[in-house]
Amino acid sequence: MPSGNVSRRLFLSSSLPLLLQARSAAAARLPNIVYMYADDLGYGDVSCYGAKRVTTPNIDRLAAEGVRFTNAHSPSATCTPSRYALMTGEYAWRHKGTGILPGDASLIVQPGRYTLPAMLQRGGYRTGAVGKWHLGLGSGNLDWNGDIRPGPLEVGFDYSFIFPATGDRVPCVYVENHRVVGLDPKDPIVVNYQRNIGGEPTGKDHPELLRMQPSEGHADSIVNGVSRIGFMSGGKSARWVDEDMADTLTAKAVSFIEQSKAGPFFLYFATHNIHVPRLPNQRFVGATPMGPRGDAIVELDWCVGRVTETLERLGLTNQTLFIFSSDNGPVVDDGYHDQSVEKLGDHKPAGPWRGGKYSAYDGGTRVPFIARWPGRVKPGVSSALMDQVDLLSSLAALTGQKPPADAAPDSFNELPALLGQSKRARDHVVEHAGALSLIVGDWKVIRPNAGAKRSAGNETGNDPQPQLFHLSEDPGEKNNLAAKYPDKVKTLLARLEEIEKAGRSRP
Ligand code: NG6
Ligand code: CA
Repeated sequence: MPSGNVSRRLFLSSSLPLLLQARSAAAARLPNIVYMYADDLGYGDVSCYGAKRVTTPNIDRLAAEGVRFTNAHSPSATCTPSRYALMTGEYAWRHKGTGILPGDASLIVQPGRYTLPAMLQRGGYRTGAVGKWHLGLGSGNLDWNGDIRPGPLEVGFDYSFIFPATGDRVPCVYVENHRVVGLDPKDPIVVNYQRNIGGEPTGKDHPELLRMQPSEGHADSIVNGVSRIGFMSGGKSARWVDEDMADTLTAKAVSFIEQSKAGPFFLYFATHNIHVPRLPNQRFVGATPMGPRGDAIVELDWCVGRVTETLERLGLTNQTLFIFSSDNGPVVDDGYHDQSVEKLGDHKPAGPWRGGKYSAYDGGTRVPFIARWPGRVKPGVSSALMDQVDLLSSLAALTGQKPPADAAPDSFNELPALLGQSKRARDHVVEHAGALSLIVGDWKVIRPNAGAKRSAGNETGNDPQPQLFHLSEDPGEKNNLAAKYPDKVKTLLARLEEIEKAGRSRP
């Protein structure tokens, strides 16, 4: 054997532990990352973004100590596509089957794919997902009584404690790693989205059993006196109590932090708040004059406070990049009569933006977005154009990594803007609702779309004609300039089509 090889082997065998040590020392210097993802929280729903009828001191404190972004977007105006884009760095609208998923859908993120948590795992992070999942589980005909996989653990999380879809969709149980929590094998869970195979009472047939009446849909299986979307039977001992959800999930988030305190860790904490059904804990009932929707915001703020207190107690505040945002814009009545309309008063859930959840107008995707890292992020306000789809590449840069060329096709590295070091970020962004929109600088075009004009009381922005707005002169998107600037419309629509056809938008 040539001596060169021998010495190379010797070098390798003696330097490997050193390399590993060097890597873990580098990893030890990396910040922890907490990503708190509220559900359906609008730009105007928290006091640091202008709310008056509800006060959110813990979220406001994050904003005061960090950068508060005023032009940051969720990748979509609904949940599943936003989360898909966050996890993969790819706009969800590039693929069919990435819309709002039923609770029995298969996992839509391919196991082994380069994802946000998988990237951080590679970078030496312990990764945990707590809360709402809504990206599907299993690969078809899932047996909820056995091992539930693939799921979060197969796409990059070391630990997960989730609820499968939404609070208003069955099955109404928690799944910890691969198993339903608290399941009695003698009372197996059956889930079906077509037929009531278990024969348990439904909201449609037994409205007298309900403590909250649906306003639209939500008339299938009754769990805890609330009828949901989809049918389930069995699993009685495993069913969640809506009023305890925020407590249960927050406790899991806190214990994940405690167990991972040696760091670095990544916690993805996706709350149920403030999605329907809104049943905050008794402690928060009456906290606002706005009924359950307002009270659920106060409960959400409490969840944030519990997480920040935990970091403080463990001495981790200055070593943790804390990002807070929402998966889509706000909605008032989203399918239950919960006094949200009657008690809204002059509260503006979307702040100054038009539309809300389901909407191509900015209210659909322009959401609260705050990044705090004391000592590293200079406190302030930033109007940089941001999108959650960029977190993958930005956090890769933070951890000294680079996504492979074929991964994260729409995720830009906007780390300098995220850390408040630059006021500039994207020059364009694609917004997704029923219609696709393209924002370039001050201009926004909404592509013609034939869909419904309203959804859950919100304007969808669908219109068979193109709409063109100048966002700095007309932030409320009131004045359609398409007829006045047909060339602008043409150029923007052509660029949107190019982004679509190319299958990627990052360089
Ligand atoms: C809609 C539901 C709505 C909500 C939404 C998903 C009806 C009438 N409406 O179909 O209540 O569950 O889906 O919300 O059923 S999201 O935040 O997960 O995207
Ligand atoms: Ca949502």
